[in-house]
Amino acid sequence: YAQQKYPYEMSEYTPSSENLKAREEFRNMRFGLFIHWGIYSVLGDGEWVMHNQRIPYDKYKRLADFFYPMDFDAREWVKIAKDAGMKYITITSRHHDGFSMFDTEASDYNIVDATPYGKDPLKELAEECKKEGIKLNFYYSLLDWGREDYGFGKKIVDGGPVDTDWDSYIEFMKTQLTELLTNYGEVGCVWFDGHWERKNANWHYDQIYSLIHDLSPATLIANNHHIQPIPGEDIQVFERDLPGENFAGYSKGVKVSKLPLETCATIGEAWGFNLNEKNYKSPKEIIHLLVKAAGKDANLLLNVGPMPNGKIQPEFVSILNEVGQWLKKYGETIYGTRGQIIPNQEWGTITAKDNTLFVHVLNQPGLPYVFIPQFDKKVLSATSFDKNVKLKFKQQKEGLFIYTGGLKENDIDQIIKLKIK
Ligand code: FHN
Repeated sequence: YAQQKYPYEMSEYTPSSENLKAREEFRNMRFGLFIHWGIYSVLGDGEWVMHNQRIPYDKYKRLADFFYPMDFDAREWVKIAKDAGMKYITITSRHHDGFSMFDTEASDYNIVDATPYGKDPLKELAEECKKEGIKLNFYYSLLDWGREDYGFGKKIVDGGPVDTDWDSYIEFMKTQLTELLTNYGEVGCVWFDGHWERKNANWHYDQIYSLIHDLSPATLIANNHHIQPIPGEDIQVFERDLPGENFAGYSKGVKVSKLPLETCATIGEAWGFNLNEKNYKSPKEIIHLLVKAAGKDANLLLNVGPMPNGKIQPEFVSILNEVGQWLKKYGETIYGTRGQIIPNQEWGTITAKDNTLFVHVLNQPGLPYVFIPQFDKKVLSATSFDKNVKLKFKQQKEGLFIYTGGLKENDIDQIIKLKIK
């Protein structure tokens, strides 16, 4: 953890052995499905619709009356994720609108008590994930636009919002997190979001994080706060950016830590279902993102926003399916690999597993060779992945030249297998 000052006390953190094991398993998985689903989906205008359209909270709450996902089928979702080659699912248990998508005693504003659907979809999802060997993670919003004890919009003084029972809000979160960690079997990760709304508040992370780790030592903690990791966290998240990059503007000055890394991105633009979008990432773009993430030693958490009827948009399903087809053939160059072998290059990147390196040429360099700068590992052989063609190479002080002669065995990623000593 980088040295940084917190507006609150933070205790030391030593991850348990279960936690360290879970971190490696997390790294090995490399690809997960992010799901943003809530009563906002009814309006088909993204998950920030209440805020963006300035809908008064009391009016917005009535969306719960129309939330009846009659076509929701956990089996279908898990199958879509599996077919896409994804190994885990991270779903919004509660987003910034404060609506709980699970059965909770802590508030009536939840899917079981406040919608005509009256069932807990996360329960079904948890059961199905367990059956199918998919890890289930819960997104959990720290920010709440509606609760009085959150006091949205209030000034923060002495670590909490003025004239607000901040302690009650912290207790509320603890109750919900306890429910999420006890009623749904094994939870891979709790993925927090919303910290950035009040950076100078005392979130009592020491209490919240130790509650999670005590209840479930193998559960990892991620927090999409856009700052350096805080003690107690196990995953460092980068939103809409690869680790170390800041095109989206969220990660200014954030350094890449030694924790497991994750990049989250969405197929369209919004995270929640949005009827107005039609520019989706293509399977090729997604594969390139996945490869580049793996090259940086990061997982890709790729989002869909299911429709209010509970279905994932068919166009997303077919995009995901194509990615899955690619992974069926090339999965060994992604799953269980480690990155940070070289900084990502214009032409692509490298992933590694033991003594095998996979050179991913995503963009043809326009030269008869690929140059890997400052490469000091002894290369024994270089072969193309698809057709197993032996390639010539030359190793010198500046780096490694692999003579590919414009190798083009497919339209997505020319992979070269390097055996090293
Ligand atoms: O405001 C949220 C947004 O709705 C979405 O949940 C993303 C996912 O990374 N995170 C927040 C923005 O940082």
